[in-house]
Amino acid sequence: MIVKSAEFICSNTQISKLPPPVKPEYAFIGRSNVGKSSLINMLTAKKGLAKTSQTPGKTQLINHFYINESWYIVDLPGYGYARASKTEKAKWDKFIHTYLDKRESLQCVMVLIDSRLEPQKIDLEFCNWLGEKGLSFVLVFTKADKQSSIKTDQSIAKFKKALLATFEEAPQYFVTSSETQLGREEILAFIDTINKEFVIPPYQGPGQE
Ligand SMILES: Nc1nc2c(ncn2[C@@H]2O[C@H](COP(=O)(O)OP(=O)(O)O)[C@@H](O)[C@H]2O)c(=O)[nH]1
Ligand SMILES: [Mg+2]
Repeated sequence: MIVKSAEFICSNTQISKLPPPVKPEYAFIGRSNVGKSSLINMLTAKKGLAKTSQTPGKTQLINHFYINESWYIVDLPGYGYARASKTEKAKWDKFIHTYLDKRESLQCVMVLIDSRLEPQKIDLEFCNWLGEKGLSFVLVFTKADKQSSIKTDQSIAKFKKALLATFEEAPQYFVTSSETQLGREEILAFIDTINKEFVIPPYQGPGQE
């Protein structure tokens, strides 16, 4: 897929104010600092589209970016920010879980994992939650340029193994680098395939939350 246009549409703190669910949508999520904003900029080839390295854990915003006037990238607030209070964490959980669980046009959750780290409990828990809810997701290993491909492969194997404690099958995954554009074509092709199958979800009507 060639990205011809990518524009910022809106930032939301309220689920009720999201754009109508009539276009296929892909949510990008991961721990703070995992490289989510950089990846979105890399995929869209627009440097300043998603803001990189902001102070994490502050505002809980759902950002919609409209690509090729036909599908959305959704930038979700990062999780696992060490300095967030319990109340903030609980608020994050509720907000994000409501969005993920209720968004009719959501096609796939892109779960970003730092390829340099041992499997993190919070990432595994999040994947398990997605699995319990029956939501489609793929793993996107980030920052692969920062180490040898052998190390990256080892991280992936460990993560898969950890997931197989609860999943029958390991999910599909991508290896990426925002520096070298590794994985860009693969992710865009994956999205393109799903977009082609998209049908507008039936109207739920107001008040059906
Ligand atoms: N070398 C390298 N650095 C990266 C990559 N992706 C992100 N970073 C760096 O990691 C830091 C966090 O990235 P950012 O995109 O802001 O993460 P976010 O908090 O998940 O949105 C920044 O300093 C980025 O420059 C990558 O693929 N390779
Ligand atoms: Mg960011």
